[in-house]
This record gives sequence, structure tokens and C-alpha cells, in this order.
Amino acid sequence: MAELPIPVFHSLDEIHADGAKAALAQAERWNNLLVRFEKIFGCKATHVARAPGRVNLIGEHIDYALFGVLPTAIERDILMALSPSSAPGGQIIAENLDERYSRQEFAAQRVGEEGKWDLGIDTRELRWESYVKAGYYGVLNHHLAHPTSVPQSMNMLVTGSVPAGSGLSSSAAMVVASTLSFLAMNDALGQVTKGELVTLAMENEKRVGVNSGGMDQAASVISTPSAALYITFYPALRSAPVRIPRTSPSAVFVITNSLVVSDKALSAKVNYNLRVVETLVAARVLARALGMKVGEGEKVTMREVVGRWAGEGEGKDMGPEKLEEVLQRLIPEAERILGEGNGKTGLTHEEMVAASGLDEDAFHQLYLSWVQVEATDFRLYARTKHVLSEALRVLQFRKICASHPSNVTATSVSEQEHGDEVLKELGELMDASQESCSKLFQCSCPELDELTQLAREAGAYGSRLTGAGWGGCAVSLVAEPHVPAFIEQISKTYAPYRALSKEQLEAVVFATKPSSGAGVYVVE
Ligand code: NG1
Ligand code: MG
Repeated sequence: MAELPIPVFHSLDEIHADGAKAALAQAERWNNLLVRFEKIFGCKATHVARAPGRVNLIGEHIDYALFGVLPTAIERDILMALSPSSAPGGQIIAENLDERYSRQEFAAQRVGEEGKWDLGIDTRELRWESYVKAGYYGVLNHHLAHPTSVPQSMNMLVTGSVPAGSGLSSSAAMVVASTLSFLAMNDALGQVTKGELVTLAMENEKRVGVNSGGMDQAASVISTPSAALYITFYPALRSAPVRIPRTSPSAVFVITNSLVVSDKALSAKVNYNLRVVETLVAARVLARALGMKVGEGEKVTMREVVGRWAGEGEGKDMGPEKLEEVLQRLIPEAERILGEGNGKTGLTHEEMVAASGLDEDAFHQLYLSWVQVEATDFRLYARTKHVLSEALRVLQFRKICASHPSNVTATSVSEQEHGDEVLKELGELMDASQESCSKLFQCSCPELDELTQLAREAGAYGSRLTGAGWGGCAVSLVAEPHVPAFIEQISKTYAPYRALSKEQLEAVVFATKPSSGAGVYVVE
């Protein structure tokens, strides 16, 4: 799928391929964007770049350990309406329909001896246009690098329906849409495949200061309607569609926002980045405990440790069936050799350094010199158990989906009962993931623990946090006919929802189906 070209659409039905109804619901929003564009810029938009947000169905905090994850694009998206302009000097005018985000005008400059393009992105502050500039950066330096290349001046109007700071990857959607916009306006769309767009967008997102794992951009770019994606990172980025079984009743994923905003950029040293460091050190400690040699400067990942343990061979991929079998054997083994013991919950910094087999300087150089973390208790065993068991749950979830037809409408009672069983199995894996995120990886929060529990009580087959956690959204698997009752109940039982109006509630609780990935719409 990664080799495919970027899709170019001529009608909304093609984008919202799961039906004319979805296209109709979106038509008003698209129309409004085009009308406002003409009012603001005095000319018609020629293109609209679209990139969706994503929900991760299962596989949390394991992409940076290089294990496979299972996200899907959602219908909520970022739209950027565009037109070339005749302004001189590659001038970009970017407006946003959201009034909180003010009009921006900028142009790229060539700097230094090599004449690299620069956009002066400010990473100390979160500014909306930084995401636009981040997308532009890679296009300039990869596709307009030639000394005689001149970027096209253009107008841009942005609108988005992915809530920010809630684990649905509005940031990746912004960067992917922006990357697509600048590619389209500079006639370079035909030069990149989907896979290359993922790599470009990952690199571009780093311009905003986020050391991203790649799951979000891949989900936004590669997704197709009606399938989730199994994305693997080892030995290289790959993806394969995973169809959610078509049961009767059919099931959908419902997103519920806990309304706790998790600002990863501001608190990373006590949560996200700390977990990245703990997970990396845990991999080294596990490798040593299993009798493997790890080079002094080698930042081995948990996925590599598992491969070495199974004699996989460097750069090889043992495949999902074998990996599942290996994880089944390794988890109890890791438990036996790493068990927390001594009634203690974790390690002090000194104990952790000793367990790594490195001296303080080498440890610091390898694990702490590139990131800021703050902690006194490093729970390496609990993090290991989460990562290995979550990796296993992704494989089990995938296998259940693969072994059930995705295109059958069951009519008989026994087939319905069977459908119910399948959904229960998927739900149990989601619940186990939440339990592990909460207790072992400690990336949940009281509100998400409560919300996922209330979701189960409201009839969900399973419920878990999605994205980095510490706030943001939960995702629940719910039988489609039951969705209205589910929403009704959760709106009464989750206290922060009680005061919301109908519109406000629709913005924070909504059903979603796998949606199509990013593309460019040509306005006729
Ligand atoms: P969110 O919180 O949705 O941005 C983050 C990471 C992912 C992954 C998840 C946890 C970025 C851009 N994304 O997602 O790569 O590690 O947390 O599974 O940092
Ligand atoms: Mg993000």
C-alpha cells in the first residue's frame, strides 16, 4: 500500500466512500470552506487537501519499542483549501476558520552556504501556523531544493474537526494536510508515494519538536475505508489492512473525550519522554538478564531483544504467528527473571544504572543526553510487562479479525450469537489493554479509568484509552444499534458531560468507522 500514489479526488463520494450519507453530512462543511475562501481571498480555491485524525484501537506506547500497532483513520479531519496567488516572492497567506487562530503571512528564506530553506519555526511555543510551516519545510528542502527553484505563492484556508490534545492526532493530521498542500501547489504531488509522504510527514512533525513514532502519520496517510491498519516498524515501516469483522449486529468504535487535556509538550519529562527512556532501559536490562550481549553505545529496543531471544536474525521479521508464540513464552520468563521482588515497586536512579551494566557517564550519554526526564522511581519490570503483553494483544486482536469474515451479513440467530462472541473477545483485549495502561504503564488517569468503566457499564464490549493517555480520549467497541442508548447513558453517568448542551456533547462523544486516508480534492 505504501507504494501507491497519493489519491486525487473529484467528488466527495469518493472520499467518504462508506456512503453518500457521510458525503452529504460533510458537503455543507466543505461548501462553507469554499465560500469563505472566496470571500477572504477574492478568488476560488483550486484544491482542498484533506488529512484525517486517527484512533488507535489497540497497541499503546509500543510503537517506539518497534512493536506493531493497530490504528485507523477517523472521519474527523483537517481540510486546507488552496489557490495559487500572484503575490511576489513565494508569499503564503494562511487563515483559519477557527477564530482563535489568527491570520499569518510568511515566506521561506534561503539560509547558510548550502542555501537550505528556513521558515523560523518557533518550538518554544505551540503556535497553529507552526504545523503549517512544518509541512512546508520538507517540501521546500526535498522538492524545491535546487538553487533556481522558486516556491509558488499561495492562499490557504484551514478548518479542522479533530479535537486538539486528545489523543486523536490532530497534530499529525495538520502536518500531513500541510505537506500535501505544498506538494500540490508546487506541482510535486505526483513525485511522492504514500510511503514517502509518511516519511516526509514524520520528518516534518519533528520540526515542531515532537519525536514521533510514526503510527500517527502512517494511519492518516495509508488508511482506507472499512479497514484498520496493522502497522509494523521493524525492520522497516510496513502496513497491512485489518478488517473489523462484519458481525450482526455490526459494531462501531465510539470515541469519548475525558475532557482532561493532556499537554504532552509541557509534561513530557514526567510522562511521555520518561516512558520512552524507561522502556529503552528496560529492554537493555531484560536483554542482559536473558544473557545477551548489548554493546555499550547500543540503544537496543524491546522488539530487537525479542527477536534475538528467538534467534530471528538481524533485520529479519519472524512474522506475526511466530512473534505471538515467542511472546507467549517470553512473558513468563521475563516475569521470573525481572520480578519486582523485595516488596519494592521500582528502582532508584542508581539501581537502574547498575542494572544497565553501564557506568553513570555512559548511561547518561545513551539514555538521558537527548531528553529531559524527572523521576525517582523507575518501574522497569512493570513497563516491560506492559510492552510485551500489549504487543501480544495487538497480535491476538489482529488474528481474531483476520479469522472472521468482514463482509457477511449474519441473519440467523446462531450467526448473531457467534458475532457477539467475536466482539466479546475483541472487547476483552481492549479491557486488558486499559488495565495494563493504567496499572503497569501508568499512562491513564482517574477520569479515563472511570470513563472506560462507565462505558462498559453502558454496554460496550470493551473500552480503553487511546493515544498517549494521561487524559484525552477513550475508545469503546459498541454494537451499532446500541450506540444511541450507550451515548444517552454515558452522558448521564460521566459527571463532566452532564452540563453539556447537545452540540457540545456531539463534539466529545461520537461513533466512528475506519475512514479513508489523506488525499487532495481538485475543485472543478
Ligand atoms: P498521541 O498522544 O496521539 O499524539 C503518542 C505518539 C504515538 C504513540 C502514542 C502512544 C506522537 C506524535 N505520537 O500519540 O507515536 O507513541 O502516543 O501509543 O508523539
Ligand atoms: Mg500528536
